[in-house]
Amino acid sequence: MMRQAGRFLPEFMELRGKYDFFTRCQTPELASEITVQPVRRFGMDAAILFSDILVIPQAMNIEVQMKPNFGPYLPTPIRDQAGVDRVTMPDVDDALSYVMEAIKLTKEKLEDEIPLIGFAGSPWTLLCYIVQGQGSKTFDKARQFCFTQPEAAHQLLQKITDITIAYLKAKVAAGVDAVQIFDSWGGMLGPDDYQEFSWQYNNQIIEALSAHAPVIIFGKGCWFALPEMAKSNASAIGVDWTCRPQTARKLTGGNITLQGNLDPTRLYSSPTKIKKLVREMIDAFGKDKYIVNLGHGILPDIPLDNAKAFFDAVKEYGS
Ligand code: 1CP
Repeated sequence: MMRQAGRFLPEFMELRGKYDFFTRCQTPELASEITVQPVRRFGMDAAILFSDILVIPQAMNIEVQMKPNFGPYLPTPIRDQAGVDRVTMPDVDDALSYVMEAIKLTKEKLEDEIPLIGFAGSPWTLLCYIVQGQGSKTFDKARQFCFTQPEAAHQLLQKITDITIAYLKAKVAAGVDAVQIFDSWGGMLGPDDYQEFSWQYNNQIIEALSAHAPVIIFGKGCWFALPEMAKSNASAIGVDWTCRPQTARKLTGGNITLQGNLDPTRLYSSPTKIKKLVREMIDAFGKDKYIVNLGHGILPDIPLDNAKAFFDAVKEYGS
């Protein structure tokens, strides 16, 4: 169910009430427990590690806070060359050892029954937060930075890319079975700018990781990049809900695995309607080379029965 899979679960909310966000990320026992919570309840076919894309900027010496009812907040955003120069390049095994410990513990808890997915934000999506300083509907400051100081922007993107490659390789070495790259704000860029400021860096990560583990690339709002993604060494492509399954198949040549793409707010519909929509979605993608998923992250107030209808519909499909 994409990111924040556990957010709507009462057992998650209990731990959320006791420990702040980064304590949950940095304590392997808590992170692994949150990872397996939705799996225990619903029996999915894969688990995604509880963590966040913003642990990377944090490891690069950029302060990141997670404010309740607000989201990520970075009090000293980077907006010039001097800021880019101040970014440090950490040893991931050292700075992010807590993630590797959480992976090992989660693998033990999963007892090899289902695969574990590790993830990272795309360099562009991380730049969005690092420059804007918080979530945004437009990420105008991030785009302004790229378009007025392209050299500094490219240096920052390359630094994030290099760390992300080391980080994902370390995650694979620690035990994850596949990695997913979240380009959540790819759709903020037009097709040519996407190529320059996002895709070339995503592709470096895919190239570097594909020999080590299957790579899933998810871009939100950038269906125009699907043909490019299909030509890369990625093993699967995540699709958001604004693209018809048939269109996604056409743009990707029909041979690569696709993942997606129910509108997350469709889980507010009745369980009967959700089941119908899921069946239609599987019919449209075709059941081969296909991973059922939402088109973006689940919302925290989705009723449990509605989430359950989503999973049940998948398991009941064709029977
Ligand atoms: O499902 C899971 O729990 C898996 C772990 C996971 C993942 C894969 C979390 C936990 N975050 C993410 C990825 C992530 N984080 C993305 C990429 C995917 C996507 O677009 O959904 C992004 C953009 C973030 C940044 C982030 N972290 C936001 C979004 C803010 C915005 O600009 O819209 C938020 C709200 C967070 C906090 C967060 N991360 C994860 C959880 C469970 C939460 C909720 C807060 C909490 O638990 O206190």
